[in-house]
Amino acid sequence: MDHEQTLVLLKPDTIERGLMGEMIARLESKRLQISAMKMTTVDRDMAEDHYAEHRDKPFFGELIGFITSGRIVAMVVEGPNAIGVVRAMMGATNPFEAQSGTIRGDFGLDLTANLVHGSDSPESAKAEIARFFNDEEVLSLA
Ligand code: IDP
Ligand code: MG
Repeated sequence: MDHEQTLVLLKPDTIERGLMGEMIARLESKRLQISAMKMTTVDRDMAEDHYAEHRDKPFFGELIGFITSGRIVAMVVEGPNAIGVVRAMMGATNPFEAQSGTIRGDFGLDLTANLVHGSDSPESAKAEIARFFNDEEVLSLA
């Protein structure tokens, strides 16, 4: 069991729907540590970097349009196996497949506006955290 840091984004639909507190409460209830948090926006360049792996997918334009459409909250979340634990809490990408009890299973029915992002590997977590935060902004207690 590795102590890990992961990047969590509360996407524009979470903010617009007033579900920020719900998401933060779930992470805290799970006893994950929030080591950095800010409300911000994602510009087009940053969005295209963040989602570079999907550049050639048919939904890329829609995805970039969505993530740049409003305010987001970016967080560094950490704890034992935090990357996988957060992915499990998020549920499947497709809201029709996401299990009840997961964030996407409980709150979403839209494939693009699916509430949250969580890094999918230690390598992406490192790159994604560096994209959103300076070292001094991450107040890790570990
Ligand atoms: P993830 O967010 O669960 O890691 P990814 O496959 O990395 O899922 O896709 C990134 C984001 O792109 C998803 O969260 C979702 O918002 C969007 N997305 C993924 N697949 C589709 C699709 O088939 N149609 C529209 N949007 C999609
Ligand atoms: Mg992904």
